[in-house]
Amino acid sequence: LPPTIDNPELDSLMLTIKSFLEHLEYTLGKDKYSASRYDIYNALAYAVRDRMVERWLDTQQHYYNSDHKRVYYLSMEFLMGRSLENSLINLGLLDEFKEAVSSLGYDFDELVEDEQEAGLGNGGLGRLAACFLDSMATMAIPAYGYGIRYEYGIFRQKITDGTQVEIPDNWLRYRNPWELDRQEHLHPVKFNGRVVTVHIDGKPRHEWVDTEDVMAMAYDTPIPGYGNNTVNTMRLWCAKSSREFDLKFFNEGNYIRAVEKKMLTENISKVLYPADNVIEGKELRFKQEYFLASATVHDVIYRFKKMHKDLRLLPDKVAIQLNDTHPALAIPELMRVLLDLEGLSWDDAWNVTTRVFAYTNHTILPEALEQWPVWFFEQILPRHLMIIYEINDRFLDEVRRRFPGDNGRLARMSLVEEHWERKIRMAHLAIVGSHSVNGVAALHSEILKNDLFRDFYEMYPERFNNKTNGITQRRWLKKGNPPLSALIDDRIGPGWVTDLYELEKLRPLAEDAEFRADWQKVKRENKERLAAYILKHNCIQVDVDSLFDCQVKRIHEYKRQLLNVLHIITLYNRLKADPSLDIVPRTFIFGGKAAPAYFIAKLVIRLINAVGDVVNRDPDVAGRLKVVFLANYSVSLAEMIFPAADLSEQISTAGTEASGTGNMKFALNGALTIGTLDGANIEIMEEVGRENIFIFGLTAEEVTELKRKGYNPREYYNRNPELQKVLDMVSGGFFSPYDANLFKPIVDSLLNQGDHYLLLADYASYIASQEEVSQLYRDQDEWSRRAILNAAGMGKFSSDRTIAEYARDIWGVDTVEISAQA
Ligand code: DL6
Repeated sequence: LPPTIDNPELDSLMLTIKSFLEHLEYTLGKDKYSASRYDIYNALAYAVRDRMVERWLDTQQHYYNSDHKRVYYLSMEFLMGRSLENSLINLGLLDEFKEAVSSLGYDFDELVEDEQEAGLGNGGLGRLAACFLDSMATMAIPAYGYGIRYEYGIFRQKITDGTQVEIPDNWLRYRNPWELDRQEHLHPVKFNGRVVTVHIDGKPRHEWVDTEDVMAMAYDTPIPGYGNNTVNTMRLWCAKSSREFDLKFFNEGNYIRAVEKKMLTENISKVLYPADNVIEGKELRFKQEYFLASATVHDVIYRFKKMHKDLRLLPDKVAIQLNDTHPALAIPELMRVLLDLEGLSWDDAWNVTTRVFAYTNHTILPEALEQWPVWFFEQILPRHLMIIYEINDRFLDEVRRRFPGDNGRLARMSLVEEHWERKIRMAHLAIVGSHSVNGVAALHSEILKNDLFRDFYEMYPERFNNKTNGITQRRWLKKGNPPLSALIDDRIGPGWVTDLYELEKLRPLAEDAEFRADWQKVKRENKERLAAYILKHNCIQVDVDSLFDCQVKRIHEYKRQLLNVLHIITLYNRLKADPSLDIVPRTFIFGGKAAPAYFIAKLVIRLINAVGDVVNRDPDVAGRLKVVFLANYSVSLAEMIFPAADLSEQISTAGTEASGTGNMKFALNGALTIGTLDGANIEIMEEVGRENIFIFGLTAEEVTELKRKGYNPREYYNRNPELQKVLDMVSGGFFSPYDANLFKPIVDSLLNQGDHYLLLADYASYIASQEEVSQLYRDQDEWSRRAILNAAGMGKFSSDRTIAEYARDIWGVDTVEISAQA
C-alpha cells in the first residue's frame, strides 16, 4: 500500500483496499495466488459489511435506548436478490469500492455476478417484503424483517427441450457473507405434546407439555438505508435440533435413527415451498409457519421485556404486520404466551393481541387462501387449537349479537370451515385477531370489502383499508438502470432517489426533442445489453430496433401468458398469409417460473418455446418476429429486462391480480403498458394518463357479470375465424409435430373447461389494442414522449410512499434519525 496522504477520500480508499486484503488473508486464509473468484467476492463483501457494522450497532443501540415503537414485518418470503451493489449504493460507497477493486486488478462487474442470489421468495409477495425493508431503512423507521433462512431458496429453472426443469438452489454453498449467526438468540419452538391444566395461586392455567422442541437460531442481515445512518435488521430463523432432543434420541442407543431424527427436525428450514398464489397443504409447511410465528413472538417479547414489565403496554411499543396469512399463527401464539406464560386475563391478552397485529391480504384466488385441517392442530399445536376455538366462540357470540338470527352469516364467518374436512380459515383468524386489514391496490381492497370479506367489512368497517403497493427506486432504477439514472440526475437532479415524486419534473422534458433523443439512446443501450445476454444464453440473435414486448412474472393461468402467445400466433398467421405485410418487428420476451406441480403452467412454458422454435426458424417471418423464453427469471435477470423493455404486458383477467409490482418496474424504466383494468394497472393509468397506456378487455365488473350470465367461450371461438385458426393449430399439433396431442390440454382448458380466465372473451380487444401499440411504435418520437410521461408519473409507486402510509395509518410509528458517528 502506498503511504497515506492527508486526503480523506484517498484515506478511505486505502482503508477499503486494506480491509479487502485483510479479509482475503485473515478471514478466508487465501492470498492472491490461491484465491478463487468466490474468495475474491467474499473478501469484497466482508469489506462492505464492515462499513455497515458500526452504523448497524449504533442504530440498534439507539433503538434500544430511545425505546421507540418498532415494526416487525413477518413474512415467509424475502426475495432480496443480490446485496453487494445495492448495499454500496445505499451506503454511498459504490464509486470508492469500484476504484478499490479495479486498482487491485479485478473487474467489479464480474465480481458482482459471483454473488449467489438470496432467492427466498416466489414472486410478488416476497419481493414486496424486500422492497419494504429497503424503504423502512431509508425512511429511518425502526423495523425488523422476520422470516426463515431456507437452506434452499426458489429452485433454479433450466429449460431443456423447451421444458422447465427444476434444479435445487443451494445458495449457501459458498457461504453467505452478509449474515451473522447469533448463537445466543435461540428460542425453543414446541410441537406436538398435550395440554394439561395446573393451578397457580389457585387459578387454573394451561400448560403445554411433552412437546418435541426445535431450536430456532437467528441469522441477522444488515439492511442499510439510502443516504442515512440507519441500518436495520432482517432476522431469519434456522432450525436446529435441541440438545435435549439430541440427548434423548442418542441415549436411546440407536445412533443412526437418532441422526435421522435430528435431520428431520432440521428439515423445518430446509426449503422454500415453490408455489405462488396457491397453497400446498403440507404438514411441513404448517410447521414452517408456526416456527416463524413462535420464534418471532418470543423474540419480540424478549426485547420488550428488557425495558418493560407490563405486557399490557406491548401495543405502545410493538406493531406486527402479517405478510398474508402465512405467519398468522403468531396471533394464537401471542395469546398463548400472554395467557399461559405471562398470566394475563383473556380480555387483556386479546386487547393486546388485536392492537399489535395487522394483516395484509395479497390474493383473492380461492386456491391461495389458507385453511389448515383441524387434525394438524390437534396433533401439532393442541393448545393453539383450544385458543382458536375460544376466539371463535367469543367472536361468533359477537356476530350473533350484531346480526341476530342470521345463521348463514355465522357459518360463513366462523373461523372453522365445517364442510367436508374441518379446517381453520386462516384469513378469518387474521381479520378477527388484527386491528387492520389491507389490500394492496385500490381495486383489490374494494374487492376485499365488497366481495371476499364482505361479512367482515360489515362487522368491522373501520379495520379495512388500502395500501397500494410500491417498489424501491433504489434497486429498480438507480441500481438496475445506471444509464437512465444518470440521464435523469443530469436533467432534474438526484432528489428522486429518496422522493420519487421528483420525477414529475420530467414531464416538461417529454416535449424536448433533445431529451427524447437522449432517452432513446439510453433505451437502445439497455436493449443491446439484453440482446447480448439473449445471444449468449439462448443463441438467438434479436434485432434491437424491434419492439421488445416483455412479459416476465410467475407463470399462472390468471396472468394469461397464453393470451400473449395467441397474439404471437395471430401475427405469425397474418405474415404467412401475406408475407409482404408491413408489420412492426417485435421480439417477444418471456420469463417466469411455474410451480413444479402446476401442469398447465408448465405446458404453457413448453408452448412458448415450441412457438419460438417455429417462428424463429421460419424465413418468411425472419426479421419481423422473434420469441425468446429467458430461463431462470430472478431478481438479477429482472434488473436487466425492465430497463430494456419497450412494452410491458400486464394482461391478467380483471379482478384477479391483487396489485402487480412488475407493472411499476417496467413503467419506471420507460416501458409503455398494455394492460387490463386490474390491480395497480388502474392506478398507473390514473397517474400517467389514459392516453399514455394501452387498456383493453373486460372490467372486473364485466367479468363478474359475464360469469353470472353464463360465459360460453365457444361462442367467441365460433365467431372469430382468426382465433379459431390459432386454437386449432395449437390443439392440432402444428407446434408439436412429434406429439400432436401435446398442447391439447391447453385448448381444452379454454374450450371445454370453461376458460376460467376469459382469454377468449378478451382476445379480440387484446389484438386490437396490440395494433394500436404497433402503430404508435412506428412513431419513435411520440413513443418516447409517452414513455417519458410514464416514468414521470411513477412518483406514487415508490415503496417509500407505501411505507409512509403503513407507518401513519396502521403502525403509528415515528421515524428515528440515527446521527453520524463522531
Ligand atoms: O402484494 C404483492 C403481490 C401482488 O403484487 C400480486 O398481485 C399478488 O399476486 C401477490 N400475491 C401473492 C400471493 N401469495 N400468496 N398467498 O404472491 O402479491
